[in-house]
Amino acid sequence: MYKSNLLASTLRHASVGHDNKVFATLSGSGETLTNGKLWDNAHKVAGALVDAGVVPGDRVAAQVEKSLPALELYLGTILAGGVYLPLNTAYTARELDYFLENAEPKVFVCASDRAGSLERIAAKAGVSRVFTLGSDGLGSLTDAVEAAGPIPRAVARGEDDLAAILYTSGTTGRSKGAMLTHGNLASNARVLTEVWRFTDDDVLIHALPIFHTHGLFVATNVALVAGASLIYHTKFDAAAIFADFARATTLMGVPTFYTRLLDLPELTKEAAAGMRLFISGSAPLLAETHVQWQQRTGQAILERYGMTETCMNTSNPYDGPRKPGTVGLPLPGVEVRIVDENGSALPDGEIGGIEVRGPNVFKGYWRMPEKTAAELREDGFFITGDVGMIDEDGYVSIIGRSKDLIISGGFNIYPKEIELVVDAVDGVKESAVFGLPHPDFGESVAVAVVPEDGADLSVEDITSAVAPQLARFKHPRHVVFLDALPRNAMGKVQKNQLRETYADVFTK
Ligand code: MCA
Ligand code: AMP
Repeated sequence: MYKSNLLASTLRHASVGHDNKVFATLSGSGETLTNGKLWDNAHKVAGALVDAGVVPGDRVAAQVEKSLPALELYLGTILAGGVYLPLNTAYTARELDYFLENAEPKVFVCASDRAGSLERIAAKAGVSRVFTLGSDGLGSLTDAVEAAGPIPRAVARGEDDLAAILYTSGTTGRSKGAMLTHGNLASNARVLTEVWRFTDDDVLIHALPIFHTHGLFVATNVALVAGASLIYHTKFDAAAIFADFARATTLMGVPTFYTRLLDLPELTKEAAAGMRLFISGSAPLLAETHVQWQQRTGQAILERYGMTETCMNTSNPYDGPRKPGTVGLPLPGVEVRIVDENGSALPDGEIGGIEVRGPNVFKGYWRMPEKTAAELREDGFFITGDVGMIDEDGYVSIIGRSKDLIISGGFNIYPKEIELVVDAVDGVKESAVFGLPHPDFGESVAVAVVPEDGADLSVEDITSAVAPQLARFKHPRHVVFLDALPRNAMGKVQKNQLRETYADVFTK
């Protein structure tokens, strides 16, 4: 089925002949969606998109709440030959303005309560059609689907054709669109299904957002490739997820999922006995969390490592030791090397920059050839910006990052983006944003602000300036005022020093 559309055929293959099998059960309401209905609906969405003018390669941007129709929108875009561009629901109008201007989508799908305020931004960016997801309001996708009818067959797309663009922030403060191909997503989903031993007997607890690689291209795609089912949570709720252990087989989450589940006294070996696999990624899983989980449930969390630009790179093994504090072995077909500052490969045991190459590595940054050239070497290796080492057994450990990045509850936050906003506040001379250990989110955001001479600034001046401009998860949770930022002899701000000085702000 869908032989000419690589990703659609990869995702549909296992469910052909199993149209009556439930693909997803909505946690809470118990509403179900069968494989047949999922793909029928995706065909209808594809029909509406083509009717709206989407031709192969056109971007379809979506800022929609997590729901089952949101999955149909993703698959419908792929069937229509479009390029899916999911956007974090927390983004402000200012942030969306940039993404729409940069990606120039043909279609933008948003929540009905935001349509009014976003229509102007979409029009300015040249978007042809704005739809709302659901049946309410003007421009509803449901109405468009009724009017257009399903597309008869999937639009042909091959290995090298774009399937998705995911924005990832950068050290300059400007987000870059990572271009992911049908080949990237299809090959990675197949490899993960195999190494994690997913089958059509599996029931995956899906509680991640679906605007990132983790929730969409790892969790959803793997379940589809395996012909497995989802218990679909629209929001993370530790107690509800724990209750599902009785009827599920696997869970994928960020470390915050596991630390919050560990807070439940009822988490025991018996309660987790029906689960065969717990997977963690997107942020470092503390060895301590790994050990506690094993003590409480008798099961070792399998940690893996990926990036928006590369999908998944490494994974601890299904069989064999899952070493706490490591992200495991390169996935089949993926090469990982550690290099020095000049890009020369280092022997095992030495610490350096992590680079990866393989069918998982993206095509480049959307309309940013200079950034693509700076991060993708001529021999195909991608410079991850992570620092690590490979041990004598081939296991990769991430020791730090050469990029200035904070990971809060699995969300990536680039300090530069926040510094630009804080620096623009009246009376601010300069600022430095840095991450501090946080018991729930792993890391959280702090900012050191240097006021201009004589300026009388309050914490409120800073937070109220940031609030309308940046998504909530990026807001600094701690503000300090300093006379000067700590700098080294070269004039570079010493964020390490700030991190040390304020290390216990969120943990004391
Ligand atoms: C929510 N808030 C946060 C975060 N999440 N603040 C900082 N960091 C966060 N991650 C804020 C809200 O704005 C709100 O603020 C308050 O915290 C509580 O919000 P709530 O919605 O109740 O939080 P939650 O639903 O409990 O969310 C926490 C969460 C969620 C479940 C950890 O952040 C999450 O699902 N994270 C997973 C992200 C993910 O999928 N990452 C993968 C990307 P206030 O109350 O003050 O207004 S990385 C990726 O894809 C790579 C390739 C990979 O390797 O996987
Ligand atoms: P993203 O911007 O979502 O692509 O985030 C990718 C980054 O998340 C990587 O470059 C790593 O810094 C980090 N990351 C992902 N998985 C892990 C992990 N298991 N351990 C530590 N860091 C991770």
